[in-house]
Amino acid sequence: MIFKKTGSKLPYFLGTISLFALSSSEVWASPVVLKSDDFVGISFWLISMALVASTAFFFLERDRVKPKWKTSLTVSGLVTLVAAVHYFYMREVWVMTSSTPTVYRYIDWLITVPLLIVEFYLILSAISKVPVGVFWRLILGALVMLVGGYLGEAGYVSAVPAFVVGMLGWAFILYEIFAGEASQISANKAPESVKSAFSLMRWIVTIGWAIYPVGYYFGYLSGVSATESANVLNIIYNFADVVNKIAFGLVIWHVAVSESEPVQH
Ligand SMILES: *C/C=C(C)/C=C/C=C(C)/C=C/C1=C(C)CCCC1(C)C
Repeated sequence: MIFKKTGSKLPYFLGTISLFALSSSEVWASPVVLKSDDFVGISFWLISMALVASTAFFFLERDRVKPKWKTSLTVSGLVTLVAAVHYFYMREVWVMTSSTPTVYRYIDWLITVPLLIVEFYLILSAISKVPVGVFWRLILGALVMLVGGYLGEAGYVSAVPAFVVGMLGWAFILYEIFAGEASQISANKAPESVKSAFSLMRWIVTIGWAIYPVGYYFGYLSGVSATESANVLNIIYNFADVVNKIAFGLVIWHVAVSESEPVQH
């Protein structure tokens, strides 16, 4: 038995279930064919597949890490799983109608952003005891950010005020991790790898997340033609998801693995 040494089959089970879920009929049913010059559509396809592969990877790799890191890998896998399913739908909308799949995009974010905040909370908790208020303030900031963005993109509120509200939500999150209670958590006592996870978290929320408002700007505020702005918006959002969901998950995975393997002398 190849599984003999691992003890738990759960990761294999989760991996298999997610792959079945992802290859459900909806995925294959579309009669519309991706065109060779539809580069935005191609990016939706590529990222869908990368998200499926990442999901399997994060779930399977749970086996390699110490118990305290397992939840982090589970959460990374859930982020890419939820995003993969939404990418299938977004891809469909884009390939069939060449229009921006705003609703699916925001439903995805509404689930994955709080999951990423859970991930941040887990990183902080690996360093010291973190008051739960930190978690709820980050969630609150994210909600304001996403509701603002959605109202603007879906056309309920004009693009500029909605953008301002979204930016305020994000600014609140940045305040919390750079100057608020979350920033007081000292990384001094933590091992090197956890320290780098802590600073990674700050970089992700500052630089990685900044890619999204840039996409919004080109989509709604820059004044280019409707076709062009839809192309640019979706390319930028798709790229941002690769950075913030897959690459971020891989860095967490790297920290978890190096923290778990016995030190070689
Ligand atoms: C996996 C998805 C993630 C990490 C999505 C993050 C989304 C944002 C950081 C969105 C930010 C926005 C603003 C800061 C201003 C208003 C427009 C938004 C919603 C695009």
